[in-house]
Amino acid sequence: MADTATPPVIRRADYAPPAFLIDTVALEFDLVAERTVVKNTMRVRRNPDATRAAHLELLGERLEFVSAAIDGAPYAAVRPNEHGLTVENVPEAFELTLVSLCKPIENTTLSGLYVSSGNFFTQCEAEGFHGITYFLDRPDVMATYTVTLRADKAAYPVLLSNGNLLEEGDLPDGRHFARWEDPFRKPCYLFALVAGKLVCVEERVKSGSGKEKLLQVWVEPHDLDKTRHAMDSLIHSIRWDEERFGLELDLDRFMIVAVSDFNMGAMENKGLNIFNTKYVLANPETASDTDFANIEAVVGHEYFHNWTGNRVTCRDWFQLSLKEGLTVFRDQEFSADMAGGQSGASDEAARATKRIEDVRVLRQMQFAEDAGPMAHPVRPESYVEINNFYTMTVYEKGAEVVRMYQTLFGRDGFRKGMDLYFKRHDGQAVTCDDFRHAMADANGRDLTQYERWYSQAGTPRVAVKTAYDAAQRSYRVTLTQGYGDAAPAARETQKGALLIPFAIGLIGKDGADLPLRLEGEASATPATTRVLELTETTQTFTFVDVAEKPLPSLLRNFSAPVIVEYDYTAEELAFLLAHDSDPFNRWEAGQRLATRELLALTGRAATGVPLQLDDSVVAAFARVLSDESLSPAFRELALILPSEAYLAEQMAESNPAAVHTARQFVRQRLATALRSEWLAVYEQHHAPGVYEATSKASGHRALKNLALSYLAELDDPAEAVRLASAQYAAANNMTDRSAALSALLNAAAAGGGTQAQDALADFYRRFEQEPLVIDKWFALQATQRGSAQRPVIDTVRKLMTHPAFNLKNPNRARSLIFSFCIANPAQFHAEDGSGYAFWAEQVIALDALNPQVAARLARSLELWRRFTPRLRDGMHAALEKVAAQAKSRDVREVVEKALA
Ligand code: B3K
Ligand code: ZN
Repeated sequence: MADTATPPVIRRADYAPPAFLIDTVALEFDLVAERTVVKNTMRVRRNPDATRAAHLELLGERLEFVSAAIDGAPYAAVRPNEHGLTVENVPEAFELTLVSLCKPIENTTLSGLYVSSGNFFTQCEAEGFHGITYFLDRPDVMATYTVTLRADKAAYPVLLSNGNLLEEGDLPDGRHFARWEDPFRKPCYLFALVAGKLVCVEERVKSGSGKEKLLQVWVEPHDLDKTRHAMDSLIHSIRWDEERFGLELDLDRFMIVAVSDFNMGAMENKGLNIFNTKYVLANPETASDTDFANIEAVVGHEYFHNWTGNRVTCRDWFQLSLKEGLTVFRDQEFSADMAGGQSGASDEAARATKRIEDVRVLRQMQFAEDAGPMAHPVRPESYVEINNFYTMTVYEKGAEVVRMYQTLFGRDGFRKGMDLYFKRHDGQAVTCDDFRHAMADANGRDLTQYERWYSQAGTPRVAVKTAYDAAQRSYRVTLTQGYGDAAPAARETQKGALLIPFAIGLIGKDGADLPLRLEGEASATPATTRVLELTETTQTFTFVDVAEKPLPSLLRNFSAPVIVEYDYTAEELAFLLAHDSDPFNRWEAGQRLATRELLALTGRAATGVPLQLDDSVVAAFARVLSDESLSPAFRELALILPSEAYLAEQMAESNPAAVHTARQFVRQRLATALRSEWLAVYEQHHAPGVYEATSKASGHRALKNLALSYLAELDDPAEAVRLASAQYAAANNMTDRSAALSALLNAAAAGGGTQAQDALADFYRRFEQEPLVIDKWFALQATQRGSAQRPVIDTVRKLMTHPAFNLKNPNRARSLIFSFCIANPAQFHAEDGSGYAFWAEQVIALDALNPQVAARLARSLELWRRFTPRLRDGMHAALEKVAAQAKSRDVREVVEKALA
């Protein structure tokens, strides 16, 4: 394809079964970084369910063809072409042997076979396998694999692949080999190999049915002291999947390998998960509480894929959410159960904090995606580059779509649906419809309408109207659904009303839940939350026997991924924040209150009007801060203001500078008005001494560090600087150390002081040998607050020349470039366009090295049309520049859709 040609669009409607099937694959690798030889012997046959084709068309990329043989005899009718290889006039069934070469050391895309820190790794999802050998690189072609690895023994003492180790031994010339066999049929995207100087921790555990399993976590030798948490997380995941879903580990051996150069979080290759080091390595000195929680979640996620993704996989990549939405839902439930189990707090409160965190991510990022040019349904209709569709919509909205089955049918009903899904489809490559049908059939429900959750893009809105009739003692709730003013990309997919499970409670004057009885029911149910099923555009639900005018608690626990439109007064929100029995909605009330106030202030800031904060808002927050009946983790979440990105997104015209001014103003007001409360909370929750990694202890740290960050906002931050310096010096864990450093940086932005610079220098020296911590060092500086005199772009540009910066390492690129462009909106969107110029340079530079990472960065300007005119022009120019120079399909798709 010519560099500037518009790449072809792949459409779901064009799906056709493969003309050939591959039943077995035997791979032999002679691993040499500069030139790896791959011999691939496949049993191929015609697919009886497909249209007949004379030739076998295999995909291949960056490969050098060496030779071909059919049934052992050299075969000459083979033509390499721009997509791969055509094997002409093949028989009905045959053994095809292909030999080819690839160059792992030159592969900077981190897809296919590549080298990182001198070791070999692979990444095949979605379509990286055909960078390793010629193949039918599509998930509905499933085969069993045997893999033989040969390499220099001194340079690559460890040789790993999927499944079970059959044999290993020495070869002449200092080389050795290992042979692996994966007994389960799998699509090629789940293939993996690892070779290099690695060490492991291992444990043997017994699975539910009593079989012994070998678990290993492989890392570079200096990281062995950071593997305990990943191993524990793996053991917990195995137990949890047995208990909750009756799903057992099916292999004798399960391995996790950490690699520092990796495009995403981790990869669920069968029996050989490959992880970004960020989601494996942790000890209290180097990893924050958030890191610990993320590791548990990602280890769980990849492990859970063993059933939801590997045993039952996707028929085609449009079905990606079949495995990703479901597996995200499973990892969310796992983390919620784990937090509930160990915190000592009530299960429900601990589960709610996890739910709040998940919903915050969804609303901040998926809702934004839905509002832009990349908006797509959970099951997309088309794509140019599939790697661009590992999105918030497929993952996070997809998880909500799965969660709603559980909301509708309960845990037991959901479990029945899962059981039926595995009974019907184990070993198959299937579709989102197959999953929906299993849920429907197991629960005796018609879920035809539910299909729209998979095919309609955009964020649904539910407008709520209520009416209390005192004489009749009835309360009417009218729900109306629609999509509002949706983005064009979303609008074209919207066909009709959704089935929306809408959980509701009614609250009385004393703050307690009222009994619920719907018209036509004989009596009230014991449960004080009811899931209404909204299936029409407009529907009225009438509650009877309602003794007083209630306050509605709407969409409890965020029972559907929608926006609720209801005009609460500020007093009502403060009341819900103080009383709602649904912890999610308590948090939600505070967020609504803050959002409303912040948006009003943003409007004033944009026009230069002086700012004022209503005392009732301060009072509502003060009550949360001092409410000892709430867990510290919950209080921390409730006291964090909505993010700048989320607020900007709520505006008719996003104005990041005004949002920043308004949000900072509110933070300063809350800091000043509640100074003594923050100080008291700081002292009370500061627990020097032995570090505990429990979710309870992390809640205390989170609340304390939030208090510190508010104290750093005071006009006179001397007290905060003193506390932060002391905390920095005494810290025995990364959560406290990085929070202290961040407070020092923010205090310095306001008033100077050398403590921040000293601490930064100390932090670097202390952790010079820990790349993941140095990533934090870059990120803290990229996201720091700036000023007119000291814009952060200057710091970022200077850091780009730091010896520790390396554009080829995705974690490092993300820590500096992405942090600045995505997580520091007020500085990135500088009026002079300096941020956009930087963005364009970096997208173009990354495009030449690693298109997947470049495309992620490219997406950060996709909402450009929604900004103020001056910023819009600046972003448009930067997008045009990238569109003129970018070469990869990945980046081209993103910028062309943004500009369309
Ligand atoms: N399935 C992988 C993601 C692969 C991304 C390819 N660009 C990780 C996961 O979701 O578990
Ligand atoms: Zn996944």
